[in-house]
Amino acid sequence: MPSAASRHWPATSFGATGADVTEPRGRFVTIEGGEGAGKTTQARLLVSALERCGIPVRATREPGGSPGGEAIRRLLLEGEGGRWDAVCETLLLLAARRDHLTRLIAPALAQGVWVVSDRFSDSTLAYQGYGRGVRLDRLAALQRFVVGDFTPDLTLVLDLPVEAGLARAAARSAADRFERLDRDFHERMRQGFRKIAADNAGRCVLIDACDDPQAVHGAVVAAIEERLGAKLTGG
Ligand code: T5A
Repeated sequence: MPSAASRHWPATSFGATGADVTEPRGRFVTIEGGEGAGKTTQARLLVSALERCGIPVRATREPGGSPGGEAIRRLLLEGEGGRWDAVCETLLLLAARRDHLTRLIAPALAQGVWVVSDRFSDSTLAYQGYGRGVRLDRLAALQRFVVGDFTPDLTLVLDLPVEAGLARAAARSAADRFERLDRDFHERMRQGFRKIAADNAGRCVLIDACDDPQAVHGAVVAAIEERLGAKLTGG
């Protein structure tokens, strides 16, 4: 029976990169949710809180994170909504994830560094699966090929109504290729995230993201303390 810490790690997946890890000491936290849910804002607040407590931490994002991942990110986010079909999009995302995982996430965790990622695998399930209709069993098989049984230690799913999220995103910058997809897509995707959180209750915490940023941060801190045993409040 593998220990709680090692059960997320496939035995062989990362050997070729020199990043093979059997006893991870860092923790991998992912922040998920729809457009404008406040993931970037919450990732920043969480990283600051961890740093204040002396916990070594690396902030990252998907698609992106590593140089190769960032190059693929540009292919994904720029251009017309129909530039890629759903399968091409999925394969690009998974190539970016593999690069991100082997070159940045796994080495950092192996050195005892926490990693906080703005999006990870659940975004593929929600956007390409529930949103764009790629079959969930095929997505699961592809994800397994790319990341083995590696999963985050904790996933914070930020939830708010589609209109509110798109309004926040629009107020911040011009719409990217995903934000231009229709409202029904965003609603399917939101319901997908809610189902992922319910189906993976041991790993995920669903957080109401409608409140102001500090209130949402309070819920994030509570989840980190309760699920990962880190003490971020109370001196
Ligand atoms: N994608 C990604 C897939 O389709 N499949 C995948 O597998 C992966 C990994 C990434 C795109 O790629 C897609 C999903 C995305 O469409 P991105 O630029 O990283 O693109 O976009 P998002 O991840 O959606 O990030 P956004 O920047 O749009 O939204 P965030 O990060 O959720 O929100 P944030 O923090 O930037 O906040 C947005 C605005 O709202 C304000 C902020 O100040 C900011 O102006 N805000 C709040 N306002 C009020 N109350 C709060 N609580 C607020 N929190 C933030």
